[in-house]
Amino acid sequence: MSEFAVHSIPGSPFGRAVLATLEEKGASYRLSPVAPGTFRSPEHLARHPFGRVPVLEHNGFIIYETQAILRYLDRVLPTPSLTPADPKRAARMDQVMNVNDWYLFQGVSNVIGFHRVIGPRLMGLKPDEAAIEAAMPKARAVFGELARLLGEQPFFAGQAISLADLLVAPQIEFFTQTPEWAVLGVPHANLVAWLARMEARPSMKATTWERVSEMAKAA
Ligand SMILES: N[C@@H](CCC(=O)N[C@@H](CS)C(=O)NCC(=O)O)C(=O)O
Repeated sequence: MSEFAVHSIPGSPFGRAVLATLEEKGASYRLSPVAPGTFRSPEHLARHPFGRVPVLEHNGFIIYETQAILRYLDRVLPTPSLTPADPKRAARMDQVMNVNDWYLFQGVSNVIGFHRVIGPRLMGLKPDEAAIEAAMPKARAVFGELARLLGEQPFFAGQAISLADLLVAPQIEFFTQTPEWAVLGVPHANLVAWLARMEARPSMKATTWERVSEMAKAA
């Protein structure tokens, strides 16, 4: 039996960040799929009172909120470390993780990613073009800022991959499946090259929507 259980669904960028972190650590884990429509079931609300995914279970310890999960994994599985030792680089990692949660996800990914990818693919919905258009000014600002923070470094916190890259890459990858990528991502060559670097990693290849769907079927 695996030490780590991840309650999540195929297609969740936050869930993918947890799975990719476990992959980077070479840890054994299992996906415990949360069936669509059961996020607010008493069973799932007992794990996550806000009815979201992912949730990590480790030897009876249950924790939700992706940043908390990633930092917990980095502490209990210390090698390879995914947090820079240098305080300034660690602060940059933390900053980028908060940019992900507060500015990229809220009002950008949860609008454009939802209307372009999740809604059509999982719920058969048509994209709400007005909502997407309204999200674009913030989206441009967030992508511009992420490109600025990345600069010419290979990863957000410098030379080595950190939790920030693993949190942001699954969110950004979503946008490559949308027409908005042409204006949000493509103009930032450094961001495009970073994403290619991230997508080439075994941890990202092992946690694509398709691969997580296979895990869910096998669970
Ligand atoms: N702050 C949470 C956000 C998690 C989140 O929003 N997850 C999405 C899937 S990627 C979700 O569960 N959505 C369900 C809903 O909004 O009802 C975290 O960091 O884990």
